[in-house]
Amino acid sequence: SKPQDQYEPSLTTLAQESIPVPGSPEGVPTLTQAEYDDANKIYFERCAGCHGVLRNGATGKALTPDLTRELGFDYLHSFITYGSPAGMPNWGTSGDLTEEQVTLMANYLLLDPASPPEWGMPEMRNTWEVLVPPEERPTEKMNDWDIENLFSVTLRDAGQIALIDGASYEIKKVIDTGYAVHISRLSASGRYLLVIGRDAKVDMIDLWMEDPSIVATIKIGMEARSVETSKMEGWEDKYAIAGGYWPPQYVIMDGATLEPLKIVSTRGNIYDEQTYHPEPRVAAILSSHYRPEFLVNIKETGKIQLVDYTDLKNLKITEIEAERFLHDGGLDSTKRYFITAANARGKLVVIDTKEGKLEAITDTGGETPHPGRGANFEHPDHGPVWATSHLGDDSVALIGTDPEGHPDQAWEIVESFPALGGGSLFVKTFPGSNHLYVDATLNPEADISGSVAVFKIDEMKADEDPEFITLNLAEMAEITNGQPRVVQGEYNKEGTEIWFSLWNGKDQESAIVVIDDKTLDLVKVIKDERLITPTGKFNVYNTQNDVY
Ligand code: DHE
Repeated sequence: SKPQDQYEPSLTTLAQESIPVPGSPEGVPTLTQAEYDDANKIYFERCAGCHGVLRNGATGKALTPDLTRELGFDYLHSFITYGSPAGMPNWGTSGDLTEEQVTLMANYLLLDPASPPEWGMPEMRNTWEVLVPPEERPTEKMNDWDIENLFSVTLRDAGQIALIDGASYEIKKVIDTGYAVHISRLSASGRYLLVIGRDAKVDMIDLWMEDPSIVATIKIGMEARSVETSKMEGWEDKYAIAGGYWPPQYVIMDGATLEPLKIVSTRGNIYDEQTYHPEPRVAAILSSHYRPEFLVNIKETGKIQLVDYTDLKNLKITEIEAERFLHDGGLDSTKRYFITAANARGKLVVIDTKEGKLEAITDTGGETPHPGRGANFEHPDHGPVWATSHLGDDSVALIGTDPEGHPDQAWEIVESFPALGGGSLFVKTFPGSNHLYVDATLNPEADISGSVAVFKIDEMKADEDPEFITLNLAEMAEITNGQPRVVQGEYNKEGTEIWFSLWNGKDQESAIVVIDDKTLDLVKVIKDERLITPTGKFNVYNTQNDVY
């Protein structure tokens, strides 16, 4: 069932204080309202980031009552006390929870999940911390790092990022961040690196410090995926924004301190049915280069908000009817158009960020488009195009992005051709490169998920499926255990090398494989015991300048 189906009974139950705690079936110990409230607080602060706000599981196991009652109180109690090698912290033996609290939580998990609490300004301010105030930060870069060619690498299950030098492949530093950290983005100046975890913790790292470190931190909710900064000329580094999955809202923050300034709820009506949705999650957020605006994808209601940040007190929001479910996307090569996937409907939505309006909605012809930020290149016959691959099938779709030079093909799917297989998450190329790379991360076949397809752009022809070369990166990296999955290519600053993660299990060997973009030769396999579950990689210069 959909999460929203489950909210309604618990929301109404919780509203009536006189009735028993929700979901106490026979044989399950009841809790007093005070105990229940304590447990709720602990759950949402400590557990929800991993096990999900509705206990449906995410990084951690599902903890719905059908499962927990099967496991029983004793099992839960010892699991919470001692943890597990698979990543469950040892809350009891570490002293983070008292014996009474462990008992309380084991009982709590036998009950039906509660509706998750709200997270407003008081909660944000409580978790907001400026570790190094702006006036104590350096006024120029104090280290000898080549920060423009630095990669911020997500170490997913470790809740860390690794900062890796793009030329020497040396791991300069590993920094603890939010739980199951998701993406990194850069401030317009390239100085501040912002990282967001699934637990909605945002960390801001100052790359100018002698020893780049977190200078500000805040938790903007219980679950989140996206963070971005203001990039319009005159507004560089002024604001940051983060979007929540729970609560469904986004928050605009001060760009130097992460002080929360303005919270906007995304609850509202689905664009076409005009029926209320209690939980429209915030997916991708991009920054316009043409207007002082953030583009905010609101997943379930199928709306894109253009949020004008020039006057937070008199906030102007343009709300565009788009499609469902909005997920990820990126800019075209001119940075004027935002192209984003409405994955449930197999569509791409195009926004003109200069005019601030919907430009087109186009069917990709494939199932569940998942472009990441997409890939821009010049097709020999069709001119400028932007590519997406698909999660649900093996197809790559190219959409024409040149309304001036190729008006008859603008925002049309000009080509669709097969790559390695279904389960693709990301496509990548670089301005001037002759290669388009397509992964198949979630494909069940190890040979496929461990490989990447490489297309030669100059050999592409209209109405002809291009051939591709298969690079088996898992073999190149000589990883012998698990099923290392190739995920998300990312170029170095010069665009001469492309890095891929080989994402393996938490206790298995992972790696980053670096390929020469011209020759497709293996340049380097980065292996290190600290590289636990590497996934996303964000080159500072390319991320700062939206080069893809
Ligand atoms: Fe992501 C981007 C949501 C699972 C790696 N992911 C995004 C964005 C969203 C999102 C909304 C766009 C952010 C932006 O641009 O502002 N991701 C989700 C999910 O809801 C989902 C499907 C399930 C979940 O429980 O989180 C999910 N994502 C994953 C993974 O399992 C991946 C492969 C590995 C990981 O690290 O968790 C993963 N997501 C990424 C990466 C990006 C991303 C690497 C950024 C791509 C880029 O090039 O910008």
